[in-house]
This record gives sequence, C-alpha cells and structure tokens, in this order.
Amino acid sequence: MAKTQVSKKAGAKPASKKMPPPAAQKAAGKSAVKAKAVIAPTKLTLPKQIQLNMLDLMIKSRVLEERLIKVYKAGDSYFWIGAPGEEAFGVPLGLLVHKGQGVEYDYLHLHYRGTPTLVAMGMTMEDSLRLMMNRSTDPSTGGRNFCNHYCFPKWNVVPVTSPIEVQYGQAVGTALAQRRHKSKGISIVTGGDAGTAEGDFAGALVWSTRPGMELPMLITVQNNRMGISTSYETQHGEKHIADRGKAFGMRTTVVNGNDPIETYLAIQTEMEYIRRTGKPVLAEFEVSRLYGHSSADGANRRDGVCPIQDFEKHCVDQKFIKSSEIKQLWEDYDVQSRAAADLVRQEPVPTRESIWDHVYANNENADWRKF
Ligand SMILES: Cc1ncc(C[n+]2csc(CCOP(=O)(O)OP(=O)(O)O)c2C)c(N)n1
Repeated sequence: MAKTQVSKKAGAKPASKKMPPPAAQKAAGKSAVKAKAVIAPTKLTLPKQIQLNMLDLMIKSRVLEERLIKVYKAGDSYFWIGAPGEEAFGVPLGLLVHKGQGVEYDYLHLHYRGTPTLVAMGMTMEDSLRLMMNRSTDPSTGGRNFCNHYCFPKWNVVPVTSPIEVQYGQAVGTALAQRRHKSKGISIVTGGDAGTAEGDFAGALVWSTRPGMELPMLITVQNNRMGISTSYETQHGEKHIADRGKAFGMRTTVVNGNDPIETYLAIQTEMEYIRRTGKPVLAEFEVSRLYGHSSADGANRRDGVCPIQDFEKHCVDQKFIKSSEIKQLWEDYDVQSRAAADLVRQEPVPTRESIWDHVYANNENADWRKF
C-alpha cells in the first residue's frame, strides 16, 4: 500500500479537499519491503476504462521490450536495456503526465527504463525500434545512441543519459525554470535504487527543498532491488530510500509499483500536491526486474512478480475482460511489433557526414579538425 508521509515542516495536510485522500489513508495493510504480488485486496479502485487502458498499454510495452530483446539477440542491434517488469509504474506515469512542449508542461527526465511511460504517452513501436536499430529515422538521436535513450522535445522528454543519476541534477534546472515562470508544470525524474548512492541524487534533494525556494519536482526511484549485480540488501542501511527525503522536510511516499491501480492513484495524488504547493515529493516505487539488468547479463527471463500477469487476473476476476481477449491482445501486439521491426530494418543508417549533427547548436565548431 502507498505510505505517504509529510513532515511537519512540509505541512501535514491532505493533497486537496477535492482530491481523494492519499492512497495510504484508503488502503489497508502494510508496505512490505520485497516486491509484492500485485493487486492486493484493497479498496483502491479506478474506472474500468482506465484499468483496461492500462492493461492494454502494459501488454503493448512488454511486447515491444521483448521485441527489442529479440532484435538484439538476432544481431540487429548492439545492446539492450529496458523496462520489462516496471510497466505498472511506467504506464500510469505516462497517462498522468501533462504532455506538451515548453515550461507550462511537465518535463520528463527519464532513465533507460522509460519505454512503458513513452508507450503510454503515444510513442510508436517503430520509433522505439528505430533507436534500437540505430536508424537515421530515429527521432530521438538520429540513430546515434543506444536503445531506450529517448529524447522527444515535443513532449519535454529530455535526452536520457548513460551516466546514471545525472538526470536528477538536470531536473532541478527545468523545475527552477518552472518555478520562475509560475508554471503549473512539474519536473518528473526517474531512476534506479543503486543510482541513489550518487551525489546527483542528494543534490536534487538539497536543491528541491531549499526553504522558500522549493521546487515543483516529482522525484521518483524505481526500486528493483538491484544495481547491475549488487543487491539492495548489501548497500542500504535505510529501510526505504524515500525515508531519506524526511531529513529534508519533504513529502515522501512508498508505493507498490507492481500494482498499477495503487501506482496511478499515488502519482495522481502526488502530482496534484506538487502543482498546488510548488513543493517536491520523493516517491519510491517497489518494482520487478524481469530480464536482468540489460544484455550485459544476458537479457533472459528471470523469476519475479510479473505485474502484468497479476493485473490480467484482476481484470478477468472483475469481469472487465475475458482471458481469450487478453490472449488476442498479446498476439496482435506481437504481429505489430514484428511488422515494425521488419519495416525499420529496411530504413537507412546514419551517414558519416552526419556525425557532428546536433553535437553543438547549429554545428558551430562541431568538427574539431577544422579548428
Ligand atoms: C555514473 C555511472 N556509474 C556507473 C554506471 C554503470 N551502470 C549502469 S546501470 C548501473 C546500475 C544502476 O542500477 P539502479 O540505479 O538500481 O538502476 P536499474 O538499472 O536497476 O534500473 C550502473 C552501475 C553508469 N552508467 N554511470
């Protein structure tokens, strides 16, 4: 269950009188430390249409990720990293983002597990595959970066960085701009548990909570309990990463990120709080990592709670959808992903002349050989 805590300093008020109370207040039971089975017996609920839409997008995202892995294993790409197992976090986030370009809209500082969020925002399978297969048609990087390193200026999705945690510092920058412009947009940042050991994470907590200069930031951590091969248990003295926000007087929450309903409600509540107060939230989502870290450790299916499997069961039990219809969804998306990969495989790769494009503004001084 989501456990939302607001320190006295931050003002222990519910997010809004109009909003439903924080998920924690509605939910029964306790937050477990390990990744949990999805859809615990709580009273939390959402309209059927939202639930079915989330299920559809979670399946689409998983099929796309599994296609990316197949593309890698077939030798059509050099590296895979992605988000299978984190769909119950990523899809609700993508649905709740105030999407658009410029300071009035939300900024997204994603890490390399952002596919479910972008699928929910409307990214096509083709555009993900174009990046994966390094095609010049790739709208994120022109085929120059590796997979899941997205960049969509039209949606304020800033370039994903390979050095982990840098995004937390960058998110401070867009949040400062939003504060300066008195915008209702917020800056959202995602990242993993191991990365929170980096100074950039601590820097974001410091900068977002300066008294009288608080920033509208949704600072999230997807805790899949692993770095590359280093387990959470061996590194963290704190019970929850979110607890570290308490020292800064900020609002914190711990959410079962394998439960899309709980996650949706928690993100909705926290976003409303940030837009209303201009203050930051540190939100930790407990998630699964179902294909290991990346192709670096094989990209094979591992044990672990599958958020989609459990959500499917929930939707069938609620009689929202039949098992046969779910099976059809998987098949249809599989066909779609195969066709997308076949199409993208025919597209051109970047030319050597384009190597300096987008390195500096207007390519000024881009080619050091011409200095
Ligand atoms: C600054 C920096 N240090 C180390 C790495 C190598 N590296 C890439 S991913 C990763 C693990 C990150 O784990 P976590 O933050 O928990 O995120 P997850 O991959 O589990 O989602 C590491 C150490 C890096 N990319 N950047």
